[in-house]
Amino acid sequence: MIILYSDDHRQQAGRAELNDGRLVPCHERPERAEMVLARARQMALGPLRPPSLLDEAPILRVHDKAYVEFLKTAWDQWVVEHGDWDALPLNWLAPNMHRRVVPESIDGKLGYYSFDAGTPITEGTWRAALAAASCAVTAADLVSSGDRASFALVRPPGHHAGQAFYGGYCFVNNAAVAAQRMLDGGAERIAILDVDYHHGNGTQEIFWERDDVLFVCVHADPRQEFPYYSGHADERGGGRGEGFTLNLPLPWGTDWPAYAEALSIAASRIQEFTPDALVVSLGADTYEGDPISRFRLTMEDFPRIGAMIERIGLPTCFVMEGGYAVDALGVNIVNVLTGFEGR
Ligand code: OKP
Ligand code: ZN
Repeated sequence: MIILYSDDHRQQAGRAELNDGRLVPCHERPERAEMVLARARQMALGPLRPPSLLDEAPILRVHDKAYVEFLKTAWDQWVVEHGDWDALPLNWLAPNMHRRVVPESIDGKLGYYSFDAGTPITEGTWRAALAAASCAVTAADLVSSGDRASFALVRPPGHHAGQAFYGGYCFVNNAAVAAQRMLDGGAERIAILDVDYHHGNGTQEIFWERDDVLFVCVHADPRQEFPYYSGHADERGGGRGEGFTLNLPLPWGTDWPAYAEALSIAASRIQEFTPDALVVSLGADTYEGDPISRFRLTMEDFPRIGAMIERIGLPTCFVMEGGYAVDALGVNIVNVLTGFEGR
């Protein structure tokens, strides 16, 4: 399968995230993509291609204009107000505080548009996010024009980013951009399967009221795990989108048998929806060795995930999300893809 990749991902290299009460080195770092790229080459997964163009128009199909303007200008404003150090939010709204007025100062804006303190904005954040989304667009176009599968090897990840918010290391929702791109190219229905360890709250929010995009997510139970306030089993979509969101939360400690059962429920629902194509939010943080996650999948389980996705039988655009056991990430991500290819 063709691999979409841009070196611009290196433009997102934050210094630190707030984790367990400390500022620690960012888990979401450039080496992640380098490891996957090296393994993809070693396994001869497929040819590398850059995105066919860098264009924010496909991003604006799923994100608010004012939010995109914020992402493009936040760093410049931060430097003027605070100097040359990563921008992290420090204040958020509590219920019944006011969203009517967008704050003018950068600290107010950062809190207004975000939901955690783990997602630094740096000088290169927008360039990296634009390149990632553009890889996802090109990957979507390949599948739209007949390829059985494509792989957007991207970072920063995207599935926590909503129409007008960032967080969870995500700024632009690459999978959502890809899905919308296929619809704009003539598809009638697209399914998104999210197998990252964390709930894809941004993707869910973007398509909540839509019946042309089915969002199915297998993830750690939000009672125990980030993002905590989204991803419960009773969240099923709203309005005409009711029934077109399916959440399959699983407890800490989940291993292959329970995971496979949830994945097969996910696969059945996707087939029942009869979409034109599938977008997979592909995280490998379900791995037992992941430093911030608590599922117990082994290296041997990742080819099985790929094989189960293949059996859904749809043209499939894979978009990379999380996975923080960096030394194992290349093997685990590429194992899903070679498992899909049946080798
Ligand atoms: C992004 B993606 C753990 C803190 C976790 C945010 C995790 C974001 C994951 N103590 N903070 O879904 O892989
Ligand atoms: Zn994750």
